[in-house]
This record gives sequence, structure tokens and C-alpha cells, in this order.
Amino acid sequence: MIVVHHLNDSRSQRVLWLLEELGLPYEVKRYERNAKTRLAPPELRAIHPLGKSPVIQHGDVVVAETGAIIEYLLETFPDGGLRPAAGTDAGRRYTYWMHYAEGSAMTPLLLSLIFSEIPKRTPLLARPVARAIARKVGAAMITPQIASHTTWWEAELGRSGWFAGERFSAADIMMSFPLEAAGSRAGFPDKPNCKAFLQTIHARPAYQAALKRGGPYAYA
Ligand SMILES: N[C@@H](CCC(=O)N[C@@H](CS)C(=O)NCC(=O)O)C(=O)O
Repeated sequence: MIVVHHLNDSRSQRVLWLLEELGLPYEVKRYERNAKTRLAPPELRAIHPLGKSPVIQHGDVVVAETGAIIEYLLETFPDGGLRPAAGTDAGRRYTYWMHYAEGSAMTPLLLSLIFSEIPKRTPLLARPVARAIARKVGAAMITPQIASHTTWWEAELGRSGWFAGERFSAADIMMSFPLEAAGSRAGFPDKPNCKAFLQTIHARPAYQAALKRGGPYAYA
């Protein structure tokens, strides 16, 4: 049995979704973020020293990091055609997006989240100054980066509606979280391809089934 250590409102939603797409049986062990810090509870460190989600256990095997978990599942079980053949253009694109999602796309999104926390976590008297600094640095260094990434997604999705080749693949599952995170505040009013991508994936039966198994998810 595969056990998914699942944190609410988190990247582990992608693992549940993949398992539903593959039709594999699995068990969900749920963890709740601390309402104030948004961090995972300490019990998760008993499964993996970093205490982050997702982590899966499959027999004696423990795998952390979303991309590594997805690759493990696709290598271990029939991959359901979710991995384009290596050596093809779609295969190269697949590898790119699988690495890019956490390696590049999430960096400015995470910085944006951290900068939005700075004023909230600053003593009241210093808050206006903290807010002004966070806003100025964010506008100069983070917002343009996010714009550049989302423009890139919009152009790439214009090819087929999917990230790697002509068909839905696990690269689309991997890229769902950056798009959901980037679109969570305003949606994508000026990016029809990104908007359509999110609508299409959210309508997939496996995505919906994963939501039922994972519980409330703020980004869907
Ligand atoms: N790159 C890692 C990121 C893992 C990660 O940071 N997970 C977040 C949830 S989205 C987490 O566990 N946060 C709670 C914490 O850091 O305590 C992956 O894709 O698995």
C-alpha cells in the first residue's frame, strides 16, 4: 500500500491527483498546518527529517519531493501514458517542465508569499515601514519575475494546451501547483491559456476525486 503524508493546502495535492489518474490504491495520512505559522506539524519529521509534504511510503521505501515521488510512481507502476517517450521533443519538454516547476517557477512565488508576511509579522509601530519596504522590493525584484514566468507559461500553453507535447502528461500535474499559486489571487484575466489550463485540469474526474480524498484545498 502507498501511504501519502498529505498536508492541507499544499503541493501534496498533486500526488493524490496522480494516484487517482493512475487508478492506484493509496492511503492518506493527513496533517494540518499550524494556523498561525502555516508550518507542518512536527510529526511529519518522523517520516522525513525536513518535515515537508508530500512524502510517500511504499513498503520500506520513503520518497520525498514532489518531482521525485511522481517519477518513482511512474517508474514503479504502469505509467498510464503520462510520460512521453524519452528522446522525443515531448520527452525533452516533459523533463524540462518536471524540473522547472519546483526549480524555477516556485522561487518567485514563494518569495512573494514571504514578502507578504513581513508586515504581518512586524511589531505594529514598525509595520508601515515594513510594508513600504516589502512593497518596494517586491515591485522591483519579485513582481517582474512572476510576470516573466506567467508570460512564458501562456506562450507555451498556446502550443497544444498542455506543457509537454500534444497530450496530458505528468508534467501538467507538476505544473498545476505553480499555476494554481500564481492564479490564486486574481486568476489570469489577461492569460486565456493559463486560465483554460486550470479550468481543464480542475474538471478532470481524477482531480476531483483527489480533492475528495485530500480534503479542502484553497487553490482549486
Ligand atoms: N519542493 C518540495 C517542497 C515541499 C514543501 O515545501 N512543502 C510545503 C507544502 S506546499 C510544506 O511542507 N510546508 C510546511 C512546512 O514547511 O513546514 C516539493 O515539491 O515537495
